[in-house]
Formats: sequence, structure tokens, C-alpha cells
Amino acid sequence: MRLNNYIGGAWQEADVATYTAVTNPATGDEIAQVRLSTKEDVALAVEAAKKAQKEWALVPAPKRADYLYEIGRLMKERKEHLSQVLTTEMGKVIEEARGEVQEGIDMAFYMAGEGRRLVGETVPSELQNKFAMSVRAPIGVVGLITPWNFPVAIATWKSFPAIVAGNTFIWKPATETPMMAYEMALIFEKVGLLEGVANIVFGSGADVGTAMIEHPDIRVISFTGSTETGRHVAEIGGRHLKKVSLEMGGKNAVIVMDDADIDLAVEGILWSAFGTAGQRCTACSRVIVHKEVKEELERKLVAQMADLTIGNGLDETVKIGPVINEKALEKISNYIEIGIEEGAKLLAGGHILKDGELGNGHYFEPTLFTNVKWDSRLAQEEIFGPVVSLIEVTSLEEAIEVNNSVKYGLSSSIFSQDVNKVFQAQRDLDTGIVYVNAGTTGAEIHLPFGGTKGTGNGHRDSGVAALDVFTEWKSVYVDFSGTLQRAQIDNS
Ligand code: UN1
Repeated sequence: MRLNNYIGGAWQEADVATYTAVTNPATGDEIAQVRLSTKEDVALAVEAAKKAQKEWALVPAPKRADYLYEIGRLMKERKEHLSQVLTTEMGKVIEEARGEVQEGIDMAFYMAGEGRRLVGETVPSELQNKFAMSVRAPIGVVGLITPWNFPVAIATWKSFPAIVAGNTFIWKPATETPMMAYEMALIFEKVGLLEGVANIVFGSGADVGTAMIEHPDIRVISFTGSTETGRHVAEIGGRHLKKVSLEMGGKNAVIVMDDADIDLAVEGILWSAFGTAGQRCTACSRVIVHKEVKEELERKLVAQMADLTIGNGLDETVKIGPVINEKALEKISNYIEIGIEEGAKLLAGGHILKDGELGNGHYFEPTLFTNVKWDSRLAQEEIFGPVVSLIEVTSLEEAIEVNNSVKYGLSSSIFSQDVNKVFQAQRDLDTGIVYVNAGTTGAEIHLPFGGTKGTGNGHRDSGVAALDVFTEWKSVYVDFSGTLQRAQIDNS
């Protein structure tokens, strides 16, 4: 199957286009060929999106929302199919794929509700017989650049608020995971979304992404991906005075205090560290543990890690799927060597799995290091794989300091039964998301999603906050006095 761009409601057959193979990370099998687009394709998509946007902005928001209800309904109807495709292209286990599709469905219904809100403000004017309000106005054509680890959920976090607010979009999905974009295009088509509202351009970031950021008619870029690429997006975006919303890496920690329910903490750590094979921005990759409970936690983690079955995520009994590709395996292996060189102690895992059928895919053992120094590379850098580092501390204050020592600030968690410690931690943890007695993953779509420091640049996906990315505040003054009243001037 060949995946072509979806522009202006039509599938663009390519004459001389080049394609690249999309493979199933669990088996190494080719599942599709995807178009590698050019700057010209981006220009074509922008033209279609720009034309549609004038009309789309005039459709009343509650009517725009009706399409989102239909999109959500269709996603629900196709949930199992979408989940299977998602596991096949990305590798996450089917239970998690279903969860991700559910996130998209939730976002559709949640943002559809915004069609009847899009709340602005009315405030008193300084002057008599004058009315003042601020409204959320659509911005125009927006560009969405999404990663391979959540090929559908993150796209819905961005595209649904964009369209309910009256924008049209160009979406560049990750080249590794274009199938979900194709599936979403089929849904957009089926619900009869105005042609040109949703446009999909496949291709590599260097060509398509840069062309999007540089295009004068794309007014917003919403990006989720690595910090390295995000910096590049911000640099080019800055030069072109673009509104750029970035959601990047994480080095998220679970803090386990001496009064914690250790069994619960073990469950939370395993789920957040090894779910999605550790390839979530929110994945737990550090455990900051109080000295008093370190040994017990280590023992219980190692024991339960042995039960984590690894394999093709389509098998319902499998708990951990493959990582995305060969390059990821190399990066993770490299960090194992770094950890050992830095003097950390390898308690479990640490190897690529090559035996039997696993050898065709990209599998890495769940890995646990202990005695990790808080300032070592292992504890500071994002690995994006199933690797966790245990760091010992002796107080809550120290735990918080260690948590905050990394350059990222996405998610954090504390396991403690002491209400005072919990409230102190939620205040002092420098991350955009804080969990109490739960792992670092599991954000819900109606709350803002994003982080501090190297994780983001102040914007948020999800929640009402997402509307701030995709709307422009417009302040409107209506003078009904019949005279020229001058603000800040004594008119008497
Ligand atoms: C991501 O890894 O970029 O909170 C998104 C979570 C998921 C989303 C993660 N709901 O872990």
C-alpha cells in the first residue's frame, strides 16, 4: 500500500515522488510505503487550507463541533481496527493502543463541547455607553508536527482544538507512523469535513517540517518531539515570527518515601517505566528512593520485572512490545555502557533480545540500574527506552532537589502516605504534571499537558489551555454613545 498526501479533500497521486518503507517494529515486515513530500507539496496544502479557512471560520463554532462529535463517534466505532493498526505500526501493546485511541475519542468529544463555549470575556469599559469584550478569534492555517510514540492521541490534542476554533491545518505525522494519519483522513472524509480543513503531508522533518515552519501563511506551529528538533523548530520559527508551541523531552522521576505503600509504588513504577517500552515523554526513567526502603523496593522491582512478558504487542498476553527501530536499540545499548562506565550497578536487564522471532523485531529487556549518581549522564539524559535508574536520598528535600536537577520538567510523582509531604512536593516539584501515589504517566485530555524548562516553551497541549495555542485574543470595543469618547483623556 502506498500512502499519499491528503490535500484539499483529495488523495494526491504522485508522479515522480519518492517513497520510503514503513515497517512493523515487532516483526521487521514492511507494512506500507509512505510518500516523501517536498516543499511544493507543502505549498499546495497551504493553498487548499487557506482557501478553506475563510469559509470554515464563518461556520458557527457549535456547527464545527458537530463534525468533531461525528469524528469521535466514528473513532469509537472503529476503535478496535485503529488499535490494531496502531500496534502494527508503532509496536505498543494492544491494551495501550486501545488506551491511546480512547484518548483521541475523549479529545473529540471534549473539544466538541468547546464549540458551545470558546469562552471570552466581557469587562466594563472606562467610558460611559461603551461595551468592551475580548473574543477568541481563529488564527488561520496552522501546522502540526507529531511524533511516532503517540501517532493518534497527540494529533488529536492538536488538530481538534485547532478546527473547533475555526482554523484549518496541515499535519505532518512522523514518517515511522503514517498509518494512523491515513486512518484519520478516512474518518475526516467520511464525516464530510469541508475540503481543505484537514490536510496531511507525509515526509521527513528536514524537508516538510522546515517548509512548514518557513511558509508565511502557516501562522502557528505546534510540535511534539525531541528537544533537539524542537530547538530547531523554535529557531526557524523565531526568525519567521511564528507562534510556536513545543512539547519535548522528559526525565521523569518517581519519588518513593520511607512511609510509602511500597507494593503500590512498585506497580506504579513498572507501569510508567516499562509501558510503551519506556517510549513516552512521560515515562518514569528515574526512581528517587528513600534510603530506608531502597533495598525492599529493589528486591520487589527485580522480582516483578521477571514477569513482564516481551513480544509482539498484538498478543494480548504480552506486556512489553518492541522499541521503534534499530537506531533506538543502539541508543539504549549505548546508555547501558555509559551507566556501567559511570559506576552504576546493573540489577536487571541490559540486553537486546535476539532469540527466535524476537530477533526480527527491535526488543530491549526492561532494565534497572541502582546506585546511580543524581548528576550522572544516566540520571540526567533522556533515553526513551525501558531503562530505569534508582537514586538514593535521605529526605524529602533532597528528593525534590534531585527531581528538579534535570534540564527537563514534564512529569513527576511521589509515593507517600503523609499528607504534609505530599502537599509540599506538589508545590516544589518543578514539572508541568505531578502525580501523587501514581506513576508518571496517564495524563487525562481535559487537563493541560506540558512541562517546564527544556520540556516546553510555556504553551500547553490538551485542556482548555490548548485553545490558547490555536486562537488569537481579539479585544472589541463598541461605543454606543454617538460621540467620540477618548480613552485615558478627561472627556468632561
Ligand atoms: C507522550 O508521551 O508524549 O500521560 C504522551 C501519558 C499519555 C500521553 C503521553 N496520556 O502518558
